[in-house]
Amino acid sequence: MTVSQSAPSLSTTIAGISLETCIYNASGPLCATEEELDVIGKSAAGAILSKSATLEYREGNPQPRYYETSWGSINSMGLPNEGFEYYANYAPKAAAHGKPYIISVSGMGYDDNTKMIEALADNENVAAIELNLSCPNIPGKPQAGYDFEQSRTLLEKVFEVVRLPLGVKLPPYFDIPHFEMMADVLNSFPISFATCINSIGNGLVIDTEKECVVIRPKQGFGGIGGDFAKPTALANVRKFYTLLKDDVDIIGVGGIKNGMDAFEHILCGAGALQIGTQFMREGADCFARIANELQDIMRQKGYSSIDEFKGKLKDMGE
Ligand code: OXC
Repeated sequence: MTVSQSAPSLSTTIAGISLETCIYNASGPLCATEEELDVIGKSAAGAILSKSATLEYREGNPQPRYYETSWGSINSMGLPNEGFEYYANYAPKAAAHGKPYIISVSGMGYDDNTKMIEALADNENVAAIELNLSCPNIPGKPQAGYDFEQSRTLLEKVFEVVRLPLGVKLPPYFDIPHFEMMADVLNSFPISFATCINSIGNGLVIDTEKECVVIRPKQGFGGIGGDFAKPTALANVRKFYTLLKDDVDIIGVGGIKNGMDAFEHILCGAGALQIGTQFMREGADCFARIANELQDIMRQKGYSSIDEFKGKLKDMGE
């Protein structure tokens, strides 16, 4: 095995945008306020991604709504956010950090989504839009990504108004025909990227001493992230990498807490990586640490860029 001497490059291109490093935050924890976004901006993250914006400010679900376990997290935040304009107005400040700024959008209906996406059309400080089809935590509102026809209709409307590169944040899928049905929808549109996966919706964590659920909303039901999400995330990254058109980038998220997790996601086909639960746990230092660990692994394996192993997962043959 050859061992390369110079630092392996973690640079990548997503939606035609260059990122100095392929690791950044997931839309979710610690990205809802200017202060939080500035912390990401000053860190080693390769991009700044906002909390999913709704048209208006949202308080979110009642507290407590986030809980950490040894293996990950459960949350039912309910999209607390400052409202779309706040994140659009932050764009020049994001640009000052010298890294791409991506706005996540999660409207409560078709019109909310198209209004927000249309309003971003000429915002030169926004690099791309991540359309969230998969928040599992809004009482009474099903995840759009599990309704293939609704997803198609939404994308038809969105692509009438969008001018920036646009990707989708998908829920986890568990059945092969469902992967294929969603891929068929996505392949009908010029999407730039697919982010796999959102939290695994509606899990339940129990405090056995109190014989009680650990978060208040929805009788304790919430999205599962962290270690337990990784095998499902890897499967979704892999499937969509093989099913989506070649020019669609896959962004891996789910259970990445160290360099080896990052390596596995890239092997499955991820061209960039987002950190959720681990960012919440460790803060913004996680971006540099995971990047260094990934570079160590690449050095040991003789890789000088992520493209050398991206998507190259082998199967075992017949
Ligand atoms: N996924 C989301 O898309 N949003 C948040 N949680 C989650 O797991 C939220 O705000 O509830």
